[in-house]
Amino acid sequence: MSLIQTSKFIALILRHKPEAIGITLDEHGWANVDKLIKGIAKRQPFDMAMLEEIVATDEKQRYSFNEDKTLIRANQGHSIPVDVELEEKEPPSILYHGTGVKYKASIEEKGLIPKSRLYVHLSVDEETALKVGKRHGKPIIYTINAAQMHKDGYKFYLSENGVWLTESVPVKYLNEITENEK
Ligand code: HQG
Repeated sequence: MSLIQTSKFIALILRHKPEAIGITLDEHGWANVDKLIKGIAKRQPFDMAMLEEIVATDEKQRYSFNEDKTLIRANQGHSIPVDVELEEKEPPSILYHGTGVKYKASIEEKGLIPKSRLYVHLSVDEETALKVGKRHGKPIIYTINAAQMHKDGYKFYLSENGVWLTESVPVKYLNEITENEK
């Protein structure tokens, strides 16, 4: 397995399925580094140097160690209900969400919901939203009137790796970016 494939496997373990290698996360999403390494090493060659390289080079900075590197967690993206001590913050006035055209009707009826994750994930720029949207087939991008949402009392959080999170986005704060604006 390449480091990127291993990184994806670590994302699965630390966000969704620690039981895949027989480990658990604590209430703040931390896994024991020794146990994580041993669990992965049962399937493929794996050691601390490789883990440190993955954490340091991950393109989205998905993971953090604690100070003495005995614990590791994912910064966002969980489906398991853990509290990663997210920072509540005033959002930029506009945020973006990229998704698949196939979800359009449902989103325009129910707004954005977190589905299997704990939060709806929002981007600061259109380019990132487009990349996320493409993971779901033909993409569409919405702008979110985050300034108004925040004024109306909705909470926003900024993860350690710069992803904006909120619990849901009602339809009235959403605008599809039309082809002309792209
Ligand atoms: C959609 C990646 C129907 C939502 C990315 C999304 C991101 C609805 C999908 C992070 C809906 C859930 C998260 C509704 C929302 N009806 N569909 N009412 N409301 N949806 O994967 O945002 O590479 O859970 O639009 O970069 O695509 O994994 O969320 O399309 O930051 O680190 O339901 O994952 O990061 O899909 O991606 P996901 P996402 P990583």
